[in-house]
Amino acid sequence: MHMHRLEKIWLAFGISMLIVFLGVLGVGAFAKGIHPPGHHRHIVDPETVDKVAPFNEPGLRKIGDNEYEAYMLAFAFGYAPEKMEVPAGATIHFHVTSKDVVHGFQIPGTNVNMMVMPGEVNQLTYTFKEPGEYLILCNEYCGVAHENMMTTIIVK
Ligand SMILES: [Cu+2]
Repeated sequence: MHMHRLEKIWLAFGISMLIVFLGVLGVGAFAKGIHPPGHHRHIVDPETVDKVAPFNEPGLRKIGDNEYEAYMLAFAFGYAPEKMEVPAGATIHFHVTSKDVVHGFQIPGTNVNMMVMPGEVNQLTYTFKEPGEYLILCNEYCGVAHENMMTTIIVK
């Protein structure tokens, strides 16, 4: 079978691109362990989550030099704890879950923005470099008093 020279080049190009693509995917998945999210889901029971540790005592836990874990509960219509205070430069690892419906967790002026799903522990890390009062707002419509659903983090 006769093939035009340009056709051969194009075929070789296509096959080599396919090999490059599969190679990049293979190195990422097997050598670097990059996977889509969902492998490490933290499942909780929304009906009892506020009665068992760690969500029975929502709040900050110091885990390092100006590094904290914040266990927070979202519910209609508020968050627990009501207020948190950290020094400037603090890194907070948020662990947030909902007792009832889907809520939001957004801190305007930062890139902190996540959906709070009941039954799951939703996680996000943020470093508060600038002192100030940071408002946490619900941005998922969750009922009649949705607009009152908020809490604050004071960074000193
Ligand atoms: Cu809400």
